Amino acid sequence: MARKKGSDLLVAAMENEGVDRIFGVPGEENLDVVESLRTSKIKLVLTRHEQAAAFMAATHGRLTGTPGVCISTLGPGALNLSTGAAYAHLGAMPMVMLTGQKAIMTSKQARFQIVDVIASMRPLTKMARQIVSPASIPAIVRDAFRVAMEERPGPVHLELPEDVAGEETDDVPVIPLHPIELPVAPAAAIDRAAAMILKAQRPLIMFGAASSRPKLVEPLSDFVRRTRIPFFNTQMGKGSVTGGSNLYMGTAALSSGDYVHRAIDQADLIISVGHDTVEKPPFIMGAGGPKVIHVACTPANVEQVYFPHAEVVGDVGGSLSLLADRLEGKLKTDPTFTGLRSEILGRIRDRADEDRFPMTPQRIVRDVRKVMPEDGIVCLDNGMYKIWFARNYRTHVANTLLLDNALATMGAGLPSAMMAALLHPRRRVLAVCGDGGFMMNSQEMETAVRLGLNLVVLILEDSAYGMIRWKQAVDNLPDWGLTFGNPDFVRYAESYGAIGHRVKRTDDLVPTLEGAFKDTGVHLVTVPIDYVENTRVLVEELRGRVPEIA
Ligand SMILES: Cc1ncc(C[n+]2csc(CCOP(=O)(O)OP(=O)(O)O)c2C)c(N)n1
Ligand SMILES: [Mg+2]
Repeated sequence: MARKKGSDLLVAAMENEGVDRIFGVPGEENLDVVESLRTSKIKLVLTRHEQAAAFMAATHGRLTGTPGVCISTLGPGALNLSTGAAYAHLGAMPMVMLTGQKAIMTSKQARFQIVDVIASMRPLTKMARQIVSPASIPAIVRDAFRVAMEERPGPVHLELPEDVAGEETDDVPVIPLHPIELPVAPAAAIDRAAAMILKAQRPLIMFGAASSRPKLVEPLSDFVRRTRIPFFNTQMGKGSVTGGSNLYMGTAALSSGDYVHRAIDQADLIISVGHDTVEKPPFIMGAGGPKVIHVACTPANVEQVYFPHAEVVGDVGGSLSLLADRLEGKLKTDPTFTGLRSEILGRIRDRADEDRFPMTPQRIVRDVRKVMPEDGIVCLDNGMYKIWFARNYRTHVANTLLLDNALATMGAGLPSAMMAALLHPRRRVLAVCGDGGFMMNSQEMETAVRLGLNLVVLILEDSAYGMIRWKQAVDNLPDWGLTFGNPDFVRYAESYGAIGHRVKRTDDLVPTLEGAFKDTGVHLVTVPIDYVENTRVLVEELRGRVPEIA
């Protein structure tokens, strides 16, 4: 029988899983794996920081449902993956992280660079394991991918010590994949939910984070089409069914007090599809509020602000289809919602045409929507503009506004957009970043240029950690300590071989973005943003109705 190194078995197992790229920064402990990759079908994509590699791998999982893979060395490199691990863990994105380690059978370098990486990864992953023998690799890798993918999806960490990677063993065959279907919810649960919905005067659907799973697009749209129940979504549930539908009531970007909450306040029943309480609460459940039915693959978490009255647990698509069978043709949309809908959406459109410069967030969102086709993908970093995009940007296709309302980390905007551009080379992809968040992974401009991506990065410049500055103002604290200086972003982009643009007039944003998309390559567009609207709309206009905003 042919002899194989541990690293060969690992790479063969990854090929078996359909992995086509591994992102990261190898260290010397990974060199056997690098050598095995050299002759495999898998590409090694170097990044300039492990964190970006993890954000990219997680986004692969988010967009495809199959884990993205990232690699790093031991200690320092592995720890640099931690934020990406947490991002995937909270965001329910399937990912496999592979880290090196010093030899386990000898310790010739004593404790040099040794950190208990498995222990550090345990709270940030669904599973963290050290591989201790080459023969176990095919089974461990298959298990890792299954665990990462199954509901609720998330990251898995495998540590491969260098002596195990280099050790030869008899070839062990890979484990073939097979489809796994989840059972639909029991008939009793579906009957109970149907009875509650039929009894309600004003039911409303909420689509949460888990409704953005790639395979749910059709079943969810179908459920809305068949039942005609008005719906809203959480930030991470945006686009899970067509936002252009005349039943869309808005997005809950705040926890209460926003215009969409008028509809929530009017509802006597909320059918909460795929809500994941990692998201900042889209509404606050209280004793006197609407009843809630939780529909998801996994039972609800009970929280102070979320304690559903009934649950439909099982395959979401199949269960909703059975629920629709019991409801179709029997429901009437309450006229209260029809009136509220135009009021809510009208309020949201307010000042989108404003031509002042620096630009307002509302106008920027409108202009971005103008240049993005329906299937264009906007990837947000984390900052004040996230609230504006979540509230104001209409999505018509699932997973076309990627934002992180779970870990809500800065620094993921550019890497997530790079992954989207790699997966969808023919669609327009735009990263929208604050001047703070962009700089947290801006070194990846080099990776984006090296990969030959077609990608546009829009930077919103306020020379500040704007969101924290806004919260400081909301708390009536003096404006202090949250401003900084910026590099010249146009020259900065050019130094990476990208193309830089500075928007100097409000009317120039659309043509600048349009030109950048028509061209190929990596473009960076910087535009100053005027955040006085944060206070005017999100504090003063909603005052008295917003107990807790940030
Ligand atoms: C890694 C990380 N560090 C700090 C924070 C806290 N935080 C949230 S938003 C924000 C400011 C973001 O600034 P910027 O990217 O410039 O966007 P802006 O709000 O100014 O538009 C900070 C510091 C965070 N969410 N993630
Ligand atoms: Mg800023």
